[in-house]
Amino acid sequence: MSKLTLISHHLCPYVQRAAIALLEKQVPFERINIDLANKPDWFLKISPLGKVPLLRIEQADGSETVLFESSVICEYLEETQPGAALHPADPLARARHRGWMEFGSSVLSDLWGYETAEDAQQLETKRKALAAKFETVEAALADGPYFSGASFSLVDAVFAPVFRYFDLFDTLGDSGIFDGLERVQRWRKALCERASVKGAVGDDYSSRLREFLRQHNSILLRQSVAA
Ligand SMILES: N[C@@H](CCC(=O)N[C@@H](CS)C(=O)NCC(=O)O)C(=O)O
Repeated sequence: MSKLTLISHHLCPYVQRAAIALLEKQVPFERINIDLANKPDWFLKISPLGKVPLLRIEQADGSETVLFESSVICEYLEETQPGAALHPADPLARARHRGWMEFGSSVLSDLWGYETAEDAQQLETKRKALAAKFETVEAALADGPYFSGASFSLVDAVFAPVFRYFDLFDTLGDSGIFDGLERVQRWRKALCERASVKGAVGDDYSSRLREFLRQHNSILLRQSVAA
């Protein structure tokens, strides 16, 4: 048995993917949250890109390996850990899922611009980009409740942290991003009810995200306070 440690950050959506995969597979792991604004030396020594997540694997023989990049970590867990399969068995379906995982990363990039926008014009540009991306997702979704139907997959693990942002954003105003997207809305609801998704962040996630917005002078937050 190897010991797994997920080097994390409280808010990071990429960390959440790996945490969700671990929880889905019911693999015991330790989580260490670090301060990304003040990265510890031990972390910088083992993180080639200076980013979380990292997965540290300590083998029974005392050897230690550190993996970086959330998709690599998720694929490794899928290949090595027992428990529910999080990729389809069919190679073509699996390749398609990997494509949508990448799509999820591109949504996260727009989300970063959205939540850190300091003026209304920037915010609107990113709002439109996000709305367009979710329209594309709507067309890719089947009957649900999850991305590919009844079974939860890594695509679900990628999008659950994306939707989680909107639990707070929706309290700040109506973005309209999901308007008319019935499948996306149903998917969002199914994901937020999943135990692994709930367990991937701490109870203080929402207050930490709000504080993140404040620190970034986010117009999203300022608009809601002014309203
Ligand atoms: N492509 C990476 C992205 C990870 C990432 O961007 N992590 C952020 C936190 S959410 C980070 O560590 N940022 C620190 C930095 O860039 O200095 C992955 O999938 O793991």
